[in-house]
Amino acid sequence: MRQAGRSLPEYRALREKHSMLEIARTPELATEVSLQPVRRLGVDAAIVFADITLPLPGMGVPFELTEGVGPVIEHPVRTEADVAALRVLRPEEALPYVGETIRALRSNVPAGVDVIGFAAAPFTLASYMVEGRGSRDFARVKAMMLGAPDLWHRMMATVSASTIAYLRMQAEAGADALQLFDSWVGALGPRDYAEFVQPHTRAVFAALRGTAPLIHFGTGTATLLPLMRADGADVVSVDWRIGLGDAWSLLGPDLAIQGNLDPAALFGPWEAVRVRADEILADAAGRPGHIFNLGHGVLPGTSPDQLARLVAHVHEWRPRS
Ligand code: 1CP
Repeated sequence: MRQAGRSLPEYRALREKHSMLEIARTPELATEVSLQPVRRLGVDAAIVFADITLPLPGMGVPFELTEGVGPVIEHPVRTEADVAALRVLRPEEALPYVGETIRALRSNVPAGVDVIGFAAAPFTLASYMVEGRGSRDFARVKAMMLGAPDLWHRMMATVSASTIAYLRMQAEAGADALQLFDSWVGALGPRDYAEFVQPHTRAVFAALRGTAPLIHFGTGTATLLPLMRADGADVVSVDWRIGLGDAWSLLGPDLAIQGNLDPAALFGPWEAVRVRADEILADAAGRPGHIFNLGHGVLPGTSPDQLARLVAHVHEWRPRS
């Protein structure tokens, strides 16, 4: 459950002493934080504590994590010269600590708990590089796609090659599954997805096939699922904007689905959370391959007790006969 850590008091206590980047870059601390949601909530997998932006400096793009904003890049990638200056990431040199954390996690998770490695999907990482920070409209990204398509594709090729190397390192370190976060891809219509993004995402999945099960996470993707179906992931993660049954009809029976409770629903009363969770579980019942999850990250301020109750409820749930 990505960013589950940030809602836990034990994470916030550690954050009083260390910055988020310090924690991510120190395997002992990162391992501890990755294990916190497993201990407190009883989830079935630990996601390595890192951030999608960690590979950026190793590609020649320094950034800072700014409180209340997220990743901020002082010199965004926008021109021919900016793209020419990008380097393909060498993960063992640039962020060996992520591999070390995964190795430490593997030997510290309780039996039956899996370790998930992750990276940004090419579009989502490129959108931070070009916009310089999170965006609502992705105007600069779209200006580059439409105005300088060659430049866009060259940038995406470097990003994809970096992502492949980074995820290979994580698989070699022992990650049981690899998740590609395309958090902002829902900003695109199907035409632009097919032309500007899909070839690169496909290249990443094709290169990683056989290393570990592959999860393609996105939000706002209801209209993109017929395309994403053929991108090469084993599991597609959907958010609450589409019903699970509808998502399955678009993706076909061969893909597993992850999702899709609205994280904001956790602010409602437990009874309402339970009803929604049961609807998701009933929709998935009898189909092979469902990972119960939220449709996006845990929101700050979410009650850990409500989360723990949800996890226990999902574990106890049985289909009605
Ligand atoms: O449970 C965990 O904490 C797992 C570790 C983790 C993961 C999987 C973090 C730590 N970040 C991520 C992925 C991530 N980072 C995504 C993809 C998943 C998603 O959509 O939620 C994205 C888009 C980011 C970028 C990012 N990093 C943001 C969003 C900014 C925006 O543009 O809206 C923010 C706020 C961060 C900082 C961050 N990373 C992680 C945490 C716990 C935090 C919170 C801040 C902190 O503790 O200082």
